[in-house]
Amino acid sequence: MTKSHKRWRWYWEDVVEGVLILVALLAAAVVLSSCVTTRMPLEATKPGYGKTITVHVPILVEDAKLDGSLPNGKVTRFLAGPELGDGSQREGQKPLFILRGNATLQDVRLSGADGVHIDSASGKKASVLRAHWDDVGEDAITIAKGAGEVRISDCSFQNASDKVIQVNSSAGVVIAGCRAEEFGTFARGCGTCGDIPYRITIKNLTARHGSCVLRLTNPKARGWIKGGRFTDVKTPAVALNGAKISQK
Ligand code: ADA
Ligand code: CA
Ligand code: CA
Repeated sequence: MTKSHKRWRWYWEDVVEGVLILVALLAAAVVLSSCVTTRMPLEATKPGYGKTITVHVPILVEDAKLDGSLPNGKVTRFLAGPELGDGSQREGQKPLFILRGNATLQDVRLSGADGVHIDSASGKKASVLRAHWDDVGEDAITIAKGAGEVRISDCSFQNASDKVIQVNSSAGVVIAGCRAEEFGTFARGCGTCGDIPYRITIKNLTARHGSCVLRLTNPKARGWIKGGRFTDVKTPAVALNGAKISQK
């Protein structure tokens, strides 16, 4: 082999080696990202808690922000005291938090009773961000009043015997990037509140072991399910009585 042939062979060996390293790196990235987004158990994706507060009377957050962040990436955990309810399927239990107007609840863990109630108002926006339910009570989030906007992002919900998000008013609700494990119905409109025109959008939900993702039962109700990963979910969308759900 001439000197110049040898140089070419080294050149090609280097190129092949480079391509192989690139392919290996890409494969590792794909495996890692799939672990983070789909395979990692929900429990492992939640922030740890550094402090626990038992709530005996609902906490009102009105035109304000309640941020449960603590140092070192930890958050505050809120547990329902017995005065709020026992977290069973009995109706009429009290919430741990009431969000009213332009209110935000963020970076918390919580459990029990009737979760979070939102009194929305036209022209205002309530947000629930990075809130993690260890054990959902009667339900987790209720849009109780008003025709405002509600954003529920990057939250997680475990162990709901029935509903997770309940919409009882004519609000526009966007639920994005959330995770749910063990539930009956993830989000539903009120079945006893008349023909109210609410809108529910569910984007990129990761759901495991549930019966239904979105259930709408009145002719003015509209829903959208965009993206998401559902494992062992019996019927993702149920639209009754002229309600419309679009799925992409
Ligand atoms: C049930 C009940 C509604 C409402 C809802 C809730 O769906 O029929 O009227 O109370 O629960 O907000 O928990
Ligand atoms: Ca209920
Ligand atoms: Ca409830």
